[in-house]
Amino acid sequence: MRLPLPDPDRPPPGPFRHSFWRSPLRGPWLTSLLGFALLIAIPLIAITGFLSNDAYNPRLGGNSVGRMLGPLDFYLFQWPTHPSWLYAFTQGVHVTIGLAATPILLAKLWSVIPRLFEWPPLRSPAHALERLSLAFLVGGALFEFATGILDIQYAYLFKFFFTNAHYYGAWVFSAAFVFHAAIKFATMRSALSVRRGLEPLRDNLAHTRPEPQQTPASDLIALTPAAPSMSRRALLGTVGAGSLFLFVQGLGDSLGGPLRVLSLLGPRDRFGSGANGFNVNRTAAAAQITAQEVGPGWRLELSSQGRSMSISRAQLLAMPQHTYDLPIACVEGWSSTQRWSGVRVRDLSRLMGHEGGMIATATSLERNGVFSAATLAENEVDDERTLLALRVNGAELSLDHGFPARVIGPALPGVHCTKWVSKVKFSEAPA
Ligand SMILES: Nc1nc2c(c(=O)[nH]1)N[C@H]1C(S)=C(S)[C@@H](COP(=O)(O)O)O[C@H]1N2
Ligand SMILES: [Mo]
Repeated sequence: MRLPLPDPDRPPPGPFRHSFWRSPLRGPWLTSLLGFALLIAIPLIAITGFLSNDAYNPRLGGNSVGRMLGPLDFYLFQWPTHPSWLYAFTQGVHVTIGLAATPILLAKLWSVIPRLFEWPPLRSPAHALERLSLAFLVGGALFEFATGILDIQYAYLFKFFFTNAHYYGAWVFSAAFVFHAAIKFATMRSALSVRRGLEPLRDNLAHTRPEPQQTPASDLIALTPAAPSMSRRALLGTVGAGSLFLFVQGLGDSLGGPLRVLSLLGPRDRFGSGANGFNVNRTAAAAQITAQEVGPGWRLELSSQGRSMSISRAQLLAMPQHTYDLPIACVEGWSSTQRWSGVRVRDLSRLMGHEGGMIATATSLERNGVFSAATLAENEVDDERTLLALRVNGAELSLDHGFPARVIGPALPGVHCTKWVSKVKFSEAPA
C-alpha cells in the first residue's frame, strides 16, 4: 500500500489554503513598516540586555547570575561606576523599550501569520532551513518577551531560573534576528519605497484596499479579501497608542520618584509607602530575617586572605560616615534614588590592610535566597561612593531595606546591593 503523500498543489482545507486569510490589511507594506519599527527597537533591547550581563559581572563567579563566566558570557569590559545612574539608564531602556515593542511585535506576528501555514510545509532543504530559522526567530521572540514580562510582574509561572533562561534565549533570538534582518532587509526597503513610505496611512476606511499585487506575488496579500473593518491607520494607531502607553508607564517605573505614579501596570508600590518612604523589593519577613539576628548581638565579620575581624554596629557608626544620593536600579527596570549614609567599603578594605584593587563579597544573613551574596568588582570597591549603608534619608535603615547594614554603590545593578549584610570578604580579583 502506498502512503498518500501531501500534494503540493492541494493544501488541506482551513488555514493551509491561501483563501482562508481574508484581511485586506495584510501585505508586504504593513509587515515591512512593523518590521522597520522592530529593526530599531530590538537592537536597543538586545544591546542593553547584554550590557546588563556585563554589569552583573559574571567574571566574579556565581555573581547573582547563578553561573560562572562561560563562553557565551558577554563580558567585554569592566562595568564603570560613572555616571551613578548608568545601570538605571541601560536597564530602564531595556525594560521600557521592551514593553513598548510588545504591541508592535504582536502586530508583526499577526501580519505574517498565513506563513505559519505554508503549503507544502517543506519544499526543499533550503526552505526547511529557512523555516527552522523562523522557528527560532518567533519562538525566541515569544520566549524573551514572555519571560521578561512575567519576571517584571513577579509572575514566576516558570520553574527555571529566569536570569539564565532569558540570557541563553537572548542568544538564540538575537542570532535568528540578525539572520532574518539580513535576508529581509532588501524586501523591507522595496516594500516601503514602492508605496512611498507612509502614504497608505492617508486612506480612510472607505478607501482601504488590499495592497496592490506584485511580481513575484506576495502570499501576504489576500486572494479573496473581506471588506475592511478598520483602516491601516486605525490598526497602526491602535498599536502605536498601546505602545506609547506602555512606554510612558515603563518610563515612570524606571525614572522613579514622583513619576513612579505613572507605572500603572507595574506590581510595585507607586506612592512611596514602603519602609523609609520607598519601594521594598523583598521584605525582611519574606527573607526570614529574625529580630534576634539583627539585634544588639549583630556583628560584621570582615575577612581577607585568612585574616578576620569582627566589628559592632556602634564601631561602624564611629568610623567616618559619608552620604551620597544613589539609585537602586533593579534588573526589573525600576529605579529609586535615595540619600544613603554609611561607611565606605574602601575604608573597610583599608581596615583589612589593603590599598585598593581588591574585590569584595558581601554575604547576607538571609540563608536560602538566590541574592544572598554578591561580589563587587575592584573599581566598585575603590569608588568612594560605594557604601556599607547604615542610614537612609537621614533615618535609621529600616529592617525591610537591610538593617543593620546594606551595600549601595554607583551604577551597581540592584541585585548587588546586598541587604542584611553579615560578612564582607576581600579577595584578589581573578586574572
Ligand atoms: N539579602 C538580600 N539582598 C538583596 C535582595 C534580596 O532578595 N536579599 N534583593 C536585591 C535586589 S534584586 C534589589 S533590586 C535590591 C532592592 O532593594 P530594596 O528592597 O531596598 O528596594 O536589593 C537587593 N538586595
Ligand atoms: Mo533587583
